[in-house]
Amino acid sequence: MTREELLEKVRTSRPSVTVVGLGGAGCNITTWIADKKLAGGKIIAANTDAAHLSTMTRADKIILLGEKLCKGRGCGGFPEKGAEAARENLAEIKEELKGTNLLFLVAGLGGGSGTGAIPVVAGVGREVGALTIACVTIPFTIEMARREKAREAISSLALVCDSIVVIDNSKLREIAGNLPLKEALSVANALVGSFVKNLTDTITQPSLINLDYADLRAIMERGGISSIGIGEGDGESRIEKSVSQAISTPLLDITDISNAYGVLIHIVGGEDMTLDEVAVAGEQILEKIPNTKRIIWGAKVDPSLSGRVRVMAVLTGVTCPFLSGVPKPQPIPAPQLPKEVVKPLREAMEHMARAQDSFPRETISKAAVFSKEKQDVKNAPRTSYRG
Ligand SMILES: Nc1nc2c(ncn2[C@@H]2O[C@H](COP(=O)(O)OP(=O)(O)OP(=O)(O)O)[C@@H](O)[C@H]2O)c(=O)[nH]1
Ligand SMILES: [Mg+2]
Repeated sequence: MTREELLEKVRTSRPSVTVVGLGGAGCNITTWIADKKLAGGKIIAANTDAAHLSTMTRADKIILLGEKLCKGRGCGGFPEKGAEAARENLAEIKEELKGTNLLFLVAGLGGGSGTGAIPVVAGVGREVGALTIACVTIPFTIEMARREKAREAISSLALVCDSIVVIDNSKLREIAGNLPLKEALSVANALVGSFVKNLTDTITQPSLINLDYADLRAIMERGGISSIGIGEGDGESRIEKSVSQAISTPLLDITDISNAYGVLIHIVGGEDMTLDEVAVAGEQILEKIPNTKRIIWGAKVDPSLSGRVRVMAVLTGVTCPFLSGVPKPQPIPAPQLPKEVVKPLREAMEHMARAQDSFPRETISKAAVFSKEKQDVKNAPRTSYRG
């Protein structure tokens, strides 16, 4: 294959990413993402409120939802109306999402437009075969009625999304300090926005450690409720400190961190960040979340971050007291490996199993265990998992 052919292959094999912001908060988050320049993804802002939508000058496409039903005036906090409005634009939404491999849906739950529309658009994502990830915030504890609406929306989302990344605004306030409301909402915009941007960048751009679409699919597909934590640090053991902070301060109250189904770690550091430092972070996660089935990580250099590192940890398949009634996605069947790799891999696994029997667990290279898992996941056929 010539270099030109290879470059063409890279270009055409790149996954197609679409980010859809729904309702006021969702659209504001897409503006944050567009300001930071999303590499290789399309941004759509959709709302029932024409005045708010007219300020979305950075989106690639705007969709006024439910023009007949809402007449461009919003839906006054009624999610049923938001859902009906989205159904009015179903054909247009389907057309826009055609060919999308990775779909991020962002919304602040608790109002009418975003809360009602997000499960409808997620259903379209599933229909077109995209890995569908919802990233939502739930309202502050004082907004009791709004929180209840958010819980119902998450229950509906669980039936049609692969993963639902949930940020609890109340938890955010606890961690970020008692910020004035407007600032707290900006922090939430930045958090959801950087989650979407970091993941999109690592799979569409060359990074220090690349995450590819198959990696992401392996961890987020049927991942269920997921939480995010962030950490930042400098000086000695900066990655260890930041990973520890990111894992121990999730932005959603979760029951038992050690039982998370999967973990995705994304690290951004200055040009002085080394691969060794990143590898240590992997070992540390295995210690903290011993029951996890899948761990993946990506790392990117950002020259403006000299001396510092920023870590984002996404824990998938977590349980959360507030969302206890939300249905779980179906478990993923064990990966089937292609015939040609089955034998050598099975031998390696048997060898590892023997080693585990005869040595204390601590002496086994954790990196080896991790690579095996990652290999299993990477080789698994993906299409059969979708329902
Ligand atoms: N992150 C973030 N959250 C917001 C913002 N504005 C509001 N919220 C939160 O999101 C929830 C829903 O608000 P909106 O997005 O304005 O509601 P909507 O979806 O437009 O619904 P309607 O206006 O009722 O049609 C609120 O209860 C707040 O908790 C914002 O700019 N950023
Ligand atoms: Mg609104």
